[in-house]
Amino acid sequence: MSTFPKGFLWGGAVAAHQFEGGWQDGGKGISIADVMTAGDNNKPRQITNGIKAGENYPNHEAIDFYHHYKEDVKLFAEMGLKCFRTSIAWTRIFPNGDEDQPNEMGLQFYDNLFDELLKYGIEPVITLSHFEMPYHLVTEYGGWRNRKLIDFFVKFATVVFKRYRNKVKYWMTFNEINNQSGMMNDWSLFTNSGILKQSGEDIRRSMYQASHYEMVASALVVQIGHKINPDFQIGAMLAMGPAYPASPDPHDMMKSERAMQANYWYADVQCKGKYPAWLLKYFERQQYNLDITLADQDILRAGTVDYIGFSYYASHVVQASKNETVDFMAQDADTSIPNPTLPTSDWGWIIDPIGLRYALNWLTDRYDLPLFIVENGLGAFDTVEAGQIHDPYRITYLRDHIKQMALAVKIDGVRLMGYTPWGIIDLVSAGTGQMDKRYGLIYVDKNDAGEGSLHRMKKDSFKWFQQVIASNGDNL
Ligand code: BGP
Repeated sequence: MSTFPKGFLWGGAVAAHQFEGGWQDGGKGISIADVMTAGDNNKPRQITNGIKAGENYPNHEAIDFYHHYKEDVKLFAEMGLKCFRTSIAWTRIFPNGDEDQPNEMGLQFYDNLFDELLKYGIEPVITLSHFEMPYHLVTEYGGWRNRKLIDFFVKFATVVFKRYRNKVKYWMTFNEINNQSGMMNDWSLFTNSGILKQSGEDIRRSMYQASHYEMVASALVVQIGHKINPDFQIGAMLAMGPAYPASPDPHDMMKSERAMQANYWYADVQCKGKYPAWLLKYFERQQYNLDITLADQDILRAGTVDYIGFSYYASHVVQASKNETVDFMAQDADTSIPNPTLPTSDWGWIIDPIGLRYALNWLTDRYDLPLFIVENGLGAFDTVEAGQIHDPYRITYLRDHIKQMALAVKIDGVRLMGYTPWGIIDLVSAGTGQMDKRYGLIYVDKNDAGEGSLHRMKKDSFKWFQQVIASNGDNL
């Protein structure tokens, strides 16, 4: 008998802005992803103030799924996918974010896509917000700093819930909502880029305020979604990267505990409906006086999620700095150190399959909810040789992670809903904007310079995953 339950959701994951292209088609507005240039390993992506002539914006065309969706969905069906995780580009539905009426052409695009998936028996799994709010909401309202964003988001979610109530059952609210806690990117506050530079702003405070508004919005749409269709399964979506202590020194142990708390308090709020005590104390010590009302707290309590979706790529090792003895809140980025016991990817990400089993156990112990691995995979350079792409490294990575998943289900009793490897088809990297950081099991002929025919080709990993799915995970 197979380890994985019948109906296990084997699939693939992508995000609208990283693969759709068609950035101005069908009445779409400009999203924050559309103003981000390409970077590389050494140079972070730049966020420009509006669209600047002469800049390279890799998300504008991406892999042009917008015009290739039938061909691509056919390939997904051939691979045997049971589900397909993507996001709805907010700017296709509300181009500026604050209109009264939605854009019918945008709604129609997702109708067509979901119909195409359902035709092959592929279940859509939909993220409402995957790193791409309308740019207008940033320039006009300051992005998620502003409580008004809750209303705009709720409106967007309500429109798509109603429209797709009979086509989509699995939803997630905000992709990797906890990603902002490390203050590593500028995608929700737009401060480092200078676009929203406000003198004297405490960015960390703003991050907590923005996070709070997002969680209120998330809890509201969970409640609204369940009213629209009681069968909806609406999940949180976390970036899961366990923090290991650098040594048995209790300082390091406390540091890793706090790093976990600091990254996963979002799940406390979304799964348990309330803020953890340590964080409320921290807000008090910092004298943040955040706008968290009693009504908000009721909303959070009433809008807990049905399951936890999460991405897993790597674990991290953290070390307490010498004098750190009180709150252990110094930023992770300052304290993450290499793990000499494990290999890394070409982009320096630690490869740790057992960390996935650890994550599954940790989340189960803490939240006791069904789990869904909605991203996992290896970003690597691929080469095309005589029309073939041999990617044994990717197969090894995925196989090793699936083995740990199987142990978590079989030995540890974790309730696992499904597994959707990231970038099932090559797409634009979120972090670097590169095309050549490839995750796909389907190759797309396009390089970092934006050149290529966009022709799709099956990699060796395509055939391998096909038989994994056909055997419900027995044949690895
Ligand atoms: C996650 C994001 C994805 C994705 C992935 C890989 O953080 O949810 O959007 O891109 O990471 O990261 P990258 O593209 O930077 O390699």
